[in-house]
Amino acid sequence: MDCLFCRIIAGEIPSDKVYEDEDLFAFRDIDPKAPTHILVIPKKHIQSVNEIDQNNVNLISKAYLVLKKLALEEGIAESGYRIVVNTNEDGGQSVGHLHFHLLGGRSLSWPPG
Ligand code: IU
Repeated sequence: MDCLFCRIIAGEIPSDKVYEDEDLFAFRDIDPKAPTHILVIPKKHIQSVNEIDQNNVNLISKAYLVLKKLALEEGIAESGYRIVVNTNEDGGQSVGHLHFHLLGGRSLSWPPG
């Protein structure tokens, strides 16, 4: 298994886990860019948004429900937050396993660099 996030899901690499169910895993980013910075990832290895298809539509919808739940738990639902999915090189994706960044706890600037 050469995927870093697959190894985190398997527990081979420790992580600060905040959520897990049969389909999804969430942990605090090792290099947080905001007071709340959580990564929500599917347990199934999906490389990027480009690999999402009809077979995993329910999984992606479920990820948004988990993101919303975590935003509530982190106390950032009212003040606001951002969900980011970087895709491939120009999008800034550095780990080839689909992940949703949940960022909040401060005012986030726009547009991104
Ligand atoms: P990106 O969208 O692919 O750039 O996001 C990858 C994230 O994974 C990034 O924010 C890293 O800080 C984070 N990360 C991590 O949480 N644990 C690790 O061991 C590694 C990267 I490597």
